[in-house]
Amino acid sequence: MLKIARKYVFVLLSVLCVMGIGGCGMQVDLSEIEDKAEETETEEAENHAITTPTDDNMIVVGVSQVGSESVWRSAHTDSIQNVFTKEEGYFMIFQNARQKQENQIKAIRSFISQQVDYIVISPITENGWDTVLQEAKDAGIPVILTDRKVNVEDKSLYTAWVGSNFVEEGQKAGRWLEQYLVEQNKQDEQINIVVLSGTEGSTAEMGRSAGFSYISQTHENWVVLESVNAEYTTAKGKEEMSKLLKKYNDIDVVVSQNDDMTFGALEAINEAGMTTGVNGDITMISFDGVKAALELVEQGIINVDVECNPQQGKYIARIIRRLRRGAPVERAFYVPEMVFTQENVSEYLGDRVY
Ligand code: GYE
Repeated sequence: MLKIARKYVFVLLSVLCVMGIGGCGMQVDLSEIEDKAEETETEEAENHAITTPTDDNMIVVGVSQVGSESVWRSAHTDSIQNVFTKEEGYFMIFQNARQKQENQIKAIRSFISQQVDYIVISPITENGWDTVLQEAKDAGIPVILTDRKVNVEDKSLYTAWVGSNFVEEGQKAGRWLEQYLVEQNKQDEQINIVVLSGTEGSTAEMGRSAGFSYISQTHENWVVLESVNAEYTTAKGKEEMSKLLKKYNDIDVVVSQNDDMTFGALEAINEAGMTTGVNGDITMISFDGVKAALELVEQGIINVDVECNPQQGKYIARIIRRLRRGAPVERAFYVPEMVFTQENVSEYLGDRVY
């Protein structure tokens, strides 16, 4: 009975949101709720439909996504939306925070007030989550983190995390460069490096930076001229790379912490009359491994792309299934990832869907 009442309140809130009365629809993507509302309207049985056993059994998941800053991000969103479908018994409320933590906090509060069953969040940066996650815990709603992590004192504020080993990704980039310089017989030359880093304070940025530094520090001849924040976007990647090219005329290596920034950096480098890649002036190291970038690896324009696997939806759904039957879940689950160069990329390119 309580469960039915709970769902009733939830759907009522959703309808209010759609009508713009609930005060919860300002910055958010409520398309799922709109679909739901349209369906019930056509059936002309709005409130009856919500209390049928089928609807009552639906698992309600509130998802707060960082934004849509990159191709990787869109693939991550698709992967989540593909698993939380009505056919699979889910009712998903998806909110795009458009790169603002305050929007994510608002989203979590709206999920709590709608009494969702689970909250899934990819937190933009690591700090500042203690209060709102405590509110979710007090409401008895398990929180599953995906992609990036949170830095909270009380680790019980979230149930599980699914994502990439970002430190390992940074180290993979460093180890690839080590080996490449030996192959080029440049291991004793001074190597000037610039880093285009992603959103400051995000797990991906911190991990990749730390992992790469871990290797670069062991080579006295590697000189990191500068590391600049280009926010994971193509536009910023281009802008920051242009500035770096004006400032330094001897850049040997660009470490770009995602493919979108790489696309922008490549434009800037080409406009400055230089070439990149296997036979080029500048060695390009990228992260993510989206299809458009892997094509450039195949063409020898990007030297190496360290994969970051966005297909995390199925692992999140697995956690929810286990929680529902009371089975233990792993606190941290690392998704499988690899490294692409011109030697191996063609083999994988055909299967790339994003
Ligand atoms: O590399 C970038 C995205 O957190 C792993 O965020 C993610 C990063 C990814 O915008 O493209």
